[in-house]
Amino acid sequence: MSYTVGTYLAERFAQIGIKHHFAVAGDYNLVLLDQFLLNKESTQIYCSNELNCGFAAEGYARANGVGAAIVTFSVGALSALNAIGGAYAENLPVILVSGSPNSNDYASGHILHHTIGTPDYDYQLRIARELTCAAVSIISAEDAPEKIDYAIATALREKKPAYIEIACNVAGQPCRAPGPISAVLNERPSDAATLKAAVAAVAKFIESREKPVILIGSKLRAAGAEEAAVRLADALGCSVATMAAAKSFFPEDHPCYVGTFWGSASSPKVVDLFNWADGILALACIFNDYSTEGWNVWPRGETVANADKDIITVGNQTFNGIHLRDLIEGLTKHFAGKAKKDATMVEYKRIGGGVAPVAPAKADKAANLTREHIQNSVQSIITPQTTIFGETGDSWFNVNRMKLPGGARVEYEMQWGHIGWSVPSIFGYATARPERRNILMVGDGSFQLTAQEVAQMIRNNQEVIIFLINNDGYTIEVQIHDGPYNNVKNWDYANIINTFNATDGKGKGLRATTNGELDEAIKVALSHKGGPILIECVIPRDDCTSELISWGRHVAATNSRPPEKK
Ligand code: TPU
Ligand code: MG
Repeated sequence: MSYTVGTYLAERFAQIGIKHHFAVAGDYNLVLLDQFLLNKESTQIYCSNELNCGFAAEGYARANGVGAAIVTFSVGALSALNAIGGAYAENLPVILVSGSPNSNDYASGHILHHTIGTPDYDYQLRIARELTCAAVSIISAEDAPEKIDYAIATALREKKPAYIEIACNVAGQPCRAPGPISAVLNERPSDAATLKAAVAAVAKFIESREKPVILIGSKLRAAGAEEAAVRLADALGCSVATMAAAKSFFPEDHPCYVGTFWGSASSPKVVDLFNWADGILALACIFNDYSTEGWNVWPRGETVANADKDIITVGNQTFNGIHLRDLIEGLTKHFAGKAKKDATMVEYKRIGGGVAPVAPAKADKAANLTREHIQNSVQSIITPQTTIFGETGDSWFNVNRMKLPGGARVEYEMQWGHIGWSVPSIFGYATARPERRNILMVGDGSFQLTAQEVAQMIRNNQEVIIFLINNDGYTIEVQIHDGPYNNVKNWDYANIINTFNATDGKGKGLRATTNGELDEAIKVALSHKGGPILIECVIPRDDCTSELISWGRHVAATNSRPPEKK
């Protein structure tokens, strides 16, 4: 079989499990898109703009392990690069492919359209280098295979985005055939001596504590260590909490699970338990200003063994060059069959943790809709096959309160925190996993950034259920720092779906202003077929979670620290 640069790349994508790629057309990538259409294992999915295209690929990577977006030069790619920064922050291998100028124009002094109007076409590559783990420019078919394989292999290994630009006249050029994909997928094994030493050091840390707990962080999925962490919890029997961004990365129906650890936004009893504990094994955690509630609740120092994805620090020792998964498995072997380290579980039960919540009071159907009723209603439709996306805003805190059955998943973008991320990201996720019950909770302010992608859900007959919380503004920002800039122009959100449907769409939009209307809308949502449903939930601006208020107060205080006198 003969290959071109484009079909080579398409074949590599198919081999690593990218069955769908997201695209926006432009004259620099048209030949490349044609080459991709030749690959029958790969489906082209179109987006409304390149920011959304990047986020769709990011959401696809959440579901599938890796995703790809194909865009045009500069006007397209520079928008997509925002989402690529997000993929870097969120540890997701997303491959951004950009068409680029004709190879004959490089070094010609020519000024080209879609550029900044100088003969320098390298600026995009330079920017991409800052936001990816590998960035290559292909202006000749000769070295295309090695550059493509290098970019893909690095992204998969590091769980970070990569960037490939291909000159528009090179995409269709003949190219050598790909070798076995195992060369690209091959992972370097953990260094045996370091692994042994790290397991011994962390085991000693745990053994020296009477009351250890495990804290799960959001890099655990990227580390491929979710199942390993469950086995370690089984062996130790100690309490396990998740950081907010890692919700669902440890099964909530596991007997050792105690809830979210997030300062004043923690689940009941979790902060008390962590204060009582004498050692924290932190697995793949990200401690930033938001997750530490403004540096106020930040596990560190002597009582913490920090087993991150790529580096383990315990006491005055540090280890790298090993996989976190191998460390966790080594620890599990070490503790298997030994007496359980379950003091924190005993204490958790003693202080009243894990008590089944009282069933919510029946809401008055005629009364105005409340945040609490939305919360309880969404909770009632979560199944083991559900994935909930929680957008930045009070949706973070609403989703954080959900009790998840085994198998249910939550997706957040807490490190990058780009409002509007969730709409295209769940579109990408549902492209990979249409069989799941995909639910989105998104605020009015966030929705306005990327609303167009609901039209692509309609185009692809995705049955996503969208709860759009119309609280008349940027409530999270109101809690951090209020002003007129937190007001949002209201939209007729429920009706916007009709616009997106045009003559052929099967989307549905409903508005709920009372508790009863929400109940009815949810019934419709559960039986709706062939397209997404958006339920506009109208609540007052100040009807938010208590966690948002307390967390917002701490973050605001941290943001407003005056410059220190040097
Ligand atoms: O529930 P609620 O009202 O807090 O959510 P909503 O309505 O979606 O408002 C979100 C408000 C918000 C802003 C404006 N949260 N963070 N920001 C700052 C921000 C601005 N631009 C981007 C791309 N991302 C951001 N996080
Ligand atoms: Mg809002």
